[in-house]
Amino acid sequence: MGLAISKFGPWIHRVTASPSIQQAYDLAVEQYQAIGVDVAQALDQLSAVSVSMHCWQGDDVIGFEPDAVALGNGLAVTGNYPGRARNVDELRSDLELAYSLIPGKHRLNLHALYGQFSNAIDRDAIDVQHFQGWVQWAATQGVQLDFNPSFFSHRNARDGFTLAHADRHLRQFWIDHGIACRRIAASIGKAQATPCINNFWVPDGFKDTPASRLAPRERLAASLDEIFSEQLSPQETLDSVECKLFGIGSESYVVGSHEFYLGYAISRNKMLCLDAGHFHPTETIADKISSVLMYLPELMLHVSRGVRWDSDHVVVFNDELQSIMQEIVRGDFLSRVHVGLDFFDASINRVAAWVIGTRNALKALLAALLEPVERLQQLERDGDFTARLAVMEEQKTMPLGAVWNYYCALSHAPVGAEWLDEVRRYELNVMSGRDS
Ligand code: RNT
Ligand code: ZN
Repeated sequence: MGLAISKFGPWIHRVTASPSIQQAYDLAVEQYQAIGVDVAQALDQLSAVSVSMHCWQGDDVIGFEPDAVALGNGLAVTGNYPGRARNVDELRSDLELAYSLIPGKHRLNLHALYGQFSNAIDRDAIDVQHFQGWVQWAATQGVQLDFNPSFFSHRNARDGFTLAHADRHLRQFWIDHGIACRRIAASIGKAQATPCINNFWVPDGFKDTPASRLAPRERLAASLDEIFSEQLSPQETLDSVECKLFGIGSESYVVGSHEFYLGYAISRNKMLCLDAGHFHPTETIADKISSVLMYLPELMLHVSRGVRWDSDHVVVFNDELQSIMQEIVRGDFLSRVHVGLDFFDASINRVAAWVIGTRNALKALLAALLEPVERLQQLERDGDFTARLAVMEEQKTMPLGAVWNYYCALSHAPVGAEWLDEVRRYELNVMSGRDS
């Protein structure tokens, strides 16, 4: 009975879930059935979700520019775990391992820094040819790509400003970078036949109290308008804009705040990107999803974990992650929310960081798909808040793990912490030969 999952039809015969995984799953299916939840349908929905995994966890947001400068503009990676990918081949090899340890088919989120640049070409002149290697690799892997212009770690990100810089020439350089990146994203989208989401995060901000909060915002909007003035097919690329409350070195003021970009996205018909680590520590993005989707057709998420002043710890299975996924499912927003990840940790094995964060995001999504949503919402409409709370709390000890393990086995991904053995083997055989 547990094997009746339509999407997996052709695989079913090859599934070799161990008897205990199968048994635990069958029992779980019965338990979920008793509360009106169809597990097979939940797995079908889960298998259709592609998470956009960020390339930059693999190498501490360094990329492949020949004249790369130190990471800056509010981005900081701490730790010196050995084995960092030093070039494109190593990064791809690490990514291939990570994908093989994660159930489902997922996307790759590339930053402009990660092009294959044979000579020192500046960011205002990059071209799709520098990403041809990625497009080819992605096609062989069956992976689809998203993109990001890189407005940081560059001599022209002067005084911490780029698109909102007071100097017209510096602004122009970054405008040209934005234009180049949109064309690259459109070419990628055309090649892969699904839109490549191009996410604009602009670090500009002040360490100390601004004398004008308005002027940089006017400049940022004008620069973005110039970048977006070229009409590109939404079948090929969709632009998104990412807000932030503060960063390291921009504690007092960030030009691209939430209000700035919400207004910008609505008035210019752009996608908004909500990063879980970009708000006040007591403010969560879960509560923003339904509000934003009342006014915008689609939303991008950077699922991340803020810890005090850091916005980018590896995603863990905590309440915040669960409530983000619950909001997506409860609002029936799966087709309108693009789930991307954004964290960087150099203090642990970097492939393991990807695997932990991505598996957690999927596991939390599965937990949300296994909720008796209809029932909960009916109780709420009936004003029975006692039962609503009771059912929500009982849900927390439902056998999610049994369904997750079965899904991993079905997807030919390791079950439980088995994946760690593969990372350890790789660490020994491949990563240990890299000097960072
Ligand atoms: C920074 C933003 C942004 C970056 C990446 C590298 O605070 O979250 O998304 O992390 O673009
Ligand atoms: Zn982000």
